[in-house]
Amino acid sequence: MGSFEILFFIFGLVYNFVIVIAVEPHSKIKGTVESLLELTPWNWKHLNTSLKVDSPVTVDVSLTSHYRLTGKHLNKFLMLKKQRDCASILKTIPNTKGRDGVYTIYPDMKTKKLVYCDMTTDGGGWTVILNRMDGSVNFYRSWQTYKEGFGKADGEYWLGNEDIHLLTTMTKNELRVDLQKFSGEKAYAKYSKFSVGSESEKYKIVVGGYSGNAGDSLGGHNGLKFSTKDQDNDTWGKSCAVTHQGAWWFGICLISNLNGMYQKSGIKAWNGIVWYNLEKKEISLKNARMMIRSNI
Ligand SMILES: [Ca+2]
Repeated sequence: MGSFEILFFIFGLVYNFVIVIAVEPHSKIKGTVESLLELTPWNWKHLNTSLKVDSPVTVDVSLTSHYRLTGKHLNKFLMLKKQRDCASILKTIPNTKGRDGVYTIYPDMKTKKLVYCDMTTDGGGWTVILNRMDGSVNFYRSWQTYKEGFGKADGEYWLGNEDIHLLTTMTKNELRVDLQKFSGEKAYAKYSKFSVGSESEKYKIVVGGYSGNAGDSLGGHNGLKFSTKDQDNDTWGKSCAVTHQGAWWFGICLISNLNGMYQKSGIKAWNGIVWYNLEKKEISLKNARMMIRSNI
């Protein structure tokens, strides 16, 4: 952009969809502005851009909150490239700290994926790979569906084994599991080491280095392959995935089952959302979230 001074004038929520300027966003910077905004958690609408040689560029964008960016900040923003994960977004755009929400990432640096970023907990930069909160999404799914991922980034979802594999094998990652009981009580488990193998390795889990207050209910699954209702890779005679109605790194069979059936209360059920070592009981949980953070 050279010597252009760039200003964003951003209108508040009340004006969203009210101001419609009959000038098309300028083609030269339209793509840049929109690719920048795609990385943010804001709802936006690009209204108008004017660009003249040797004069300031003005960009009008309608957002759901009032925000002003000056040229000083924009120089950094305009250097934005595709970001692989939430840690990378936080590092590139430090003022995303504390702004949890849906962001766009490119796990393979090509394919776009919407994901929820936790930019607050424990320093932020966490890419959520699993979210359970209300039972609105069916998690009793096939191998192919778990491979690709399902659900919605602003609700319940599984990111997808292929992307989890890509994200955890390119760089070192830590894993954090946040849990909430139906009583409201919260707990977490953190692992300093976490990766998932390729599909030919049946998405084998490598996990270790536990800390936290939820108890370690994943370390015991270290080295196990992923199984779904239609692909039994467990070490039991029958199918753990079918018996416990989940999809997990089952052995014979489990001490955690975070892709299990969503129960309406904290009943004892091995097919529920279980983290056994929380209370040494198979109590079904209200919320469960798994998120990873790359060491970049
Ligand atoms: Ca089996």
